[in-house]
Amino acid sequence: MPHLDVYGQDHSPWVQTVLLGLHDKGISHTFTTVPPPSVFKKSGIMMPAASIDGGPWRLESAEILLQVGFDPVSREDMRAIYRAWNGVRHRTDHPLRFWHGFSLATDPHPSLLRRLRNHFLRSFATLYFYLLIRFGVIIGKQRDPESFADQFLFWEQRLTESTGSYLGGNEPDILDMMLFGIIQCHCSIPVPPLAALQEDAKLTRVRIWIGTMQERFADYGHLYSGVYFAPHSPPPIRTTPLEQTAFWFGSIFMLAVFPITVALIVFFAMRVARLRLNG
Ligand SMILES: N[C@@H](CCC(=O)N[C@@H](CS)C(=O)NCC(=O)O)C(=O)O
Repeated sequence: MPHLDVYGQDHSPWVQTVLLGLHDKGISHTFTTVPPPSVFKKSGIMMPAASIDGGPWRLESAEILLQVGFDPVSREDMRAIYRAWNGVRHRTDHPLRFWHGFSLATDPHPSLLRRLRNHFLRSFATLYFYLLIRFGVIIGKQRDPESFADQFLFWEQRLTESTGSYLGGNEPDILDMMLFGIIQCHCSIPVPPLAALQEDAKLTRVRIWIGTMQERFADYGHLYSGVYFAPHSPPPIRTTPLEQTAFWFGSIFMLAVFPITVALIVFFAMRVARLRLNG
């Protein structure tokens, strides 16, 4: 069995995809919320990134899971996964709620000093994502649909046609990980698609599937949806007040040196855009 080092933050659906896949297959991994210097230099705070058995760091959740035995995803399915992410721009509707949500996300480093350093530094990513979402860089200038339920109908249909409880049949596959990752993102800072998922009469099968996934991932440390869907479970463990203080100090620092942080953000956002263009 391989061992993976994973970098990311668990509000990201793509980081969730990787963590869910590794958890489900019982693959040993470490997790850090701050990119190693070589990753930062190459792709800024783009997440997830993973190194398998100490090898080169790779981007792309589907690519990472492919390396540990998951099947590839078709273009059509990938497009439907991205459609399900619509509404994510509402994460930044309330800036304080956005920062607060990020302040609660833990970093598992065993050393307290390293954790405090990581919380201080990862506040850079919070500002980065806030600005990129706010200005439509990451997800484009999405318009709200008439009903957020519509973006899940493709998956409702696929679940109805499935021969088992999962999109993958009797066992979950990469699509289960990706769609569940999107749902964890929608729940990590609640956005309007969440209400559609909870209430819309057209999404019965999706809700049953969320419950099934939650049962399967009951001991997974990044489960945000349990607060909103049955069977209910508490939110993931939160940062301690000391860790939150380190994060808020970091946030104030990043704002205090705004011209520098913005220059860095623009630099790395352009670098990531180029990486995306070059495939
Ligand atoms: N297709 C990529 C998407 C990764 C992605 O978009 N990650 C976001 C966080 S949710 C990111 O780091 N974006 C940085 C940027 O666009 O500059 C994957 O599946 O890994």
